[in-house]
Amino acid sequence: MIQVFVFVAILLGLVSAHGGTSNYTVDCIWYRGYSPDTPAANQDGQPWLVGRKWITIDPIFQPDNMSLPCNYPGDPAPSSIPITAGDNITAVYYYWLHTVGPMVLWMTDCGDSCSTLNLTTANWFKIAERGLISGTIQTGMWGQREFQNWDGTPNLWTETIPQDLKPGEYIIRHEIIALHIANRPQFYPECAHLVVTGNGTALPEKEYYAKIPGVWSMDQPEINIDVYAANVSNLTTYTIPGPPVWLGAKRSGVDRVLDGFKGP
Ligand SMILES: *[C@@H]1O[C@H](CO)[C@@H](O)[C@H](O)[C@H]1NC(C)=O
Ligand SMILES: *[C@@H]1O[C@H](CO)[C@@H](O)[C@H](O)[C@H]1NC(C)=O
Ligand SMILES: *[C@@H]1O[C@H](CO)[C@@H](O)[C@H](O)[C@H]1NC(C)=O
Ligand SMILES: *[C@@H]1O[C@H](CO)[C@@H](O)[C@H](O)[C@H]1NC(C)=O
Ligand SMILES: *[C@@H]1O[C@H](CO)[C@@H](O)[C@H](O)[C@H]1NC(C)=O
Ligand SMILES: *[C@@H]1O[C@H](CO)[C@@H](O)[C@H](O)[C@H]1NC(C)=O
Ligand SMILES: *[C@@H]1O[C@H](CO)[C@@H](O)[C@H](O)[C@H]1NC(C)=O
Ligand SMILES: [Cu+2]
Repeated sequence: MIQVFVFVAILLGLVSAHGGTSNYTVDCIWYRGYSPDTPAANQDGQPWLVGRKWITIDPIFQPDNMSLPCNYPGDPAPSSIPITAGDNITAVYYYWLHTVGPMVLWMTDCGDSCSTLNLTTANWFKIAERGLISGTIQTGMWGQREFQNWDGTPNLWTETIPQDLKPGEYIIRHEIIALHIANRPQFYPECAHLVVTGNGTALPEKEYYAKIPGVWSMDQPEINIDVYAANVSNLTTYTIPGPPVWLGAKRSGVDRVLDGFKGP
């Protein structure tokens, strides 16, 4: 019985367990992103499309892949999600089955336009991340395990746009990193365009910025990791690499552990 379960788990892990976010909600309003399952002709250039184009649920395997910012091919979205700073945005994932590895929510200021922004030279900053919450690296409760529903209902990832963020056009980037295959990290990024309104004036200081690709590397033991190895599997802390999370100028210095995250 245990062997059957392990066999099924391996099959799911290797074959069918990929995915990503295709839809978003803000204040109960539903916005459509790109869906690799929908014919391109039914969504390319559509005025309702808020997500950048991605065409396969397969992961990106290389941390230095130039498509890492907004997946492949990453064409700009014709439309954008209006949101007030301080509001929540929920990304809707279908059939997410992986359980091990971090989830990181990124933004970047588009300046004039998200359509012309160079994604690989942009300054990306984290606004939320979910790592190992309790237990061990191999079997513990990761944010990803908590997020994932085995019953097939949509998995919902809700985070808050920092309240004092300066209004303007931004890209929001949901990234899940799956670490269930030893030393072969899988990156699942999807992007949407946002128009942020509000009365804020803040942007992160440069210590919060990262380049994508650039932030992850096979030289990082947290990324190039074998979660089954004897010296790793029972560890109870996991540090998500990259810059600290920016929660807005008013909340800078917030303790990330007290704020719900385990690990330094
Ligand atoms: C996203 O929402 C649209 C519109 O409701 C729906 O047709 C589509 O199936 C959803 N995407 C996925 C991946 O389920
Ligand atoms: C980057 O990722 C895309 C999407 O997975 C893939 O098609 C492409 O071959 C990768 N590029 C490199 C240089 O590995
Ligand atoms: C955002 O989500 C959090 C966590 O679910 C919740 O506590 C908070 O009330 C929400 N905020 C808004 C403005 O809806
Ligand atoms: C982004 O900028 C880099 C560095 O200047 C350049 O090599 C790359 O071609 C630019 N990408 C696009 C899509 O313009
Ligand atoms: C911005 O400030 C105005 C005037 O004080 C206020 O009416 C409005 O509710 C504020 N908007 C937000 C999103 O806080
Ligand atoms: C990890 O912990 C479990 C439970 O305490 C134990 O059975 C196992 O031997 C440990 N594994 C290693 C590699 O230390
Ligand atoms: C575990 O052992 C491997 C192989 O010796 C090593 O590369 C890795 O850095 C070690 N990881 C930790 C967290 O000690
Ligand atoms: Cu997968």
